[in-house]
Amino acid sequence: MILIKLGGSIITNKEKPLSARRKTIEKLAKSLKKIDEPIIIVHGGGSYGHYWSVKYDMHTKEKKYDLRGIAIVKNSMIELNKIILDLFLKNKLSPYCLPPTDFMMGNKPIQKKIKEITKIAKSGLVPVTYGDALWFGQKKTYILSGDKIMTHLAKTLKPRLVIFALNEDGLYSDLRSKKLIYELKGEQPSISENKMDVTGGMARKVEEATKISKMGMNVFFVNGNKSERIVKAVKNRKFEGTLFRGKKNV
Ligand code: IP8
Repeated sequence: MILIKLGGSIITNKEKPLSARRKTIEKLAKSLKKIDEPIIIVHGGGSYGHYWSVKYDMHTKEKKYDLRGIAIVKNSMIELNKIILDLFLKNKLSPYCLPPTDFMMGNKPIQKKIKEITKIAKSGLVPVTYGDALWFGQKKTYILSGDKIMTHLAKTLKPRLVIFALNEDGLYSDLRSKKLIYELKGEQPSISENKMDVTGGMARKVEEATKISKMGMNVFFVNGNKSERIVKAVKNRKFEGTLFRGKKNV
């Protein structure tokens, strides 16, 4: 089984509020169709969820946020999710919509529900979930990042491979020259923060990828604009991107 995160900056135009990159999503769908293993998809919020979370000052910390904000963030994520589901369907994938409320209770994953996701994926359906605004309890809510969902799913489902599709070639050791880091073996590189991203952008991805690789799984960062690279990574062909090598393989 392969666990794949489609980052918000690849599926939406982050410069323009509420704009999905439909052509890119279609190309991604066509590539995903070529994978002949069960897959699970998680997607980010991009210029949908993050746009509204910033406007309503909502973050990953559990707090009593504005009720309108919660409703609007959730609604925008449904809208983006629907675009992805429609384009997956159009490209012959059979997505199975799985809002995170389906397998989260407060900030804890419901293990029984998570385990069931494997069975759904093995049936040939493609479970699709996403980062969202979630109820925590006692009138508090929080933003659950899709990156965090990746760690929850990886921990229980132990996929063969974990992939983060980004709007970059991978992780750079130097931002100016865009010198790519090919492989990391357990060490966590430091990344500067992105203020436009309430869940922490690249820094969060690196943190979760490092955690997952320490659980023993290989994690790849690949450029989602070149979606054939996802297929190559899965089929063990020449890989282009950054590999966080699973601890057990080091
Ligand atoms: O883009 C957060 O998901 P992410 C989604 O994976 C929202 O961090 C609602 C901002």
